[in-house]
Amino acid sequence: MSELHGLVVRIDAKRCHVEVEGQVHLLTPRGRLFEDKGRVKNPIAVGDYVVVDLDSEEGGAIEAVLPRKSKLARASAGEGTMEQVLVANVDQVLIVSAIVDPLFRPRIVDRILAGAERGGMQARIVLNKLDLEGQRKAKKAEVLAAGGPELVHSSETWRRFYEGLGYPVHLCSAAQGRGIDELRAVLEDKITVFSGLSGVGKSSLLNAIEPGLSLRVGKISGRHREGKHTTTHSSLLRLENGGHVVDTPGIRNFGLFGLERAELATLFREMRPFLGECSYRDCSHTHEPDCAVLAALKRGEIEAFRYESYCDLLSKLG
Ligand SMILES: Nc1nc2c(ncn2[C@@H]2O[C@H](COP(=O)(O)OP(=O)(O)OP(=O)(O)O)[C@@H](O)[C@H]2O)c(=O)[nH]1
Ligand SMILES: [Zn+2]
Repeated sequence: MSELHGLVVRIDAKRCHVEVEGQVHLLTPRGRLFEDKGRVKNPIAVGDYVVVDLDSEEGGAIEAVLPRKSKLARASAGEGTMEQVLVANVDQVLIVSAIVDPLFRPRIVDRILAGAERGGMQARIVLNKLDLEGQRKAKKAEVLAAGGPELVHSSETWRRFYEGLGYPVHLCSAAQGRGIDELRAVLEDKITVFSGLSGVGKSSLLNAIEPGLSLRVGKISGRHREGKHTTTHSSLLRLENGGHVVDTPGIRNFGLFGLERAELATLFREMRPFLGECSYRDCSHTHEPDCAVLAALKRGEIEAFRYESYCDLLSKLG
């Protein structure tokens, strides 16, 4: 008989909710799965594909965890360098932003993009609230008058920037139903994380995609708050088209846990061709002479706002 596989969609204290051929079963993991777990706090995570035995004497068991193709992890609270896997096997990250209300923040977007690059997940940018685009000019005047450093570009300009880097950009309005069919198609048969600032419309988009589906929170705080660990209970919400959406409260700064300073530039796609061309082998690309990244920036081959995001993240790595 061939192995029966399932997808872990939720984990309780003792048992896992496992979707097997469209049906959810409550299964108990075999004790041996918890032996020799190394530096990982939770050997089974939401998003894991598992080998199941639905007829075992305990009423169903998880026999094995299949190798993970990606993981979204963070440092486990109070346990030093232990790693806690929040969600395994995420296929893609949807970075939801608005143009105004709230203003598009490239640093937030670039931080999540870097996390997605590191985790080997496809990233897509969703520009929501396009119906408010008409307010952009007024917003821009306001920002300029206040001497703010923010860039207030049109959705088209942001789309060009990011598509130029190879990230798909979806233009939407949850309020008007614009771009929703396209987004629904993108979620089909994939495990997707919705991320982005509070108030950008993540829940509204999901509701437009599938009415009744409610996301708790997938907030990334606007301010950088290191070391804050809220309790996290992930779960996967199943869509009618077979896609799954990760519902994880408090995913903050995901993917940059334990990152080496030198690794950061490799997470910025457009910097990759220049890495290794700098004079100093451990070049931070901030002030060193004969830095290939700084030279590319000067030639306009790297966008200034992306470089600023890099510097911002680097300063936070300590
Ligand atoms: N004009 C307009 N408003 C929208 C749109 N999408 C969402 N909103 C509004 O923006 C506000 C925030 O939307 P939510 O869907 O709660 O945003 P969220 O990203 O889930 O926010 P958090 O749950 O705090 O992370 C609500 O008042 C929505 O009605 C849109 O396309 N256009
Ligand atoms: Zn350099």
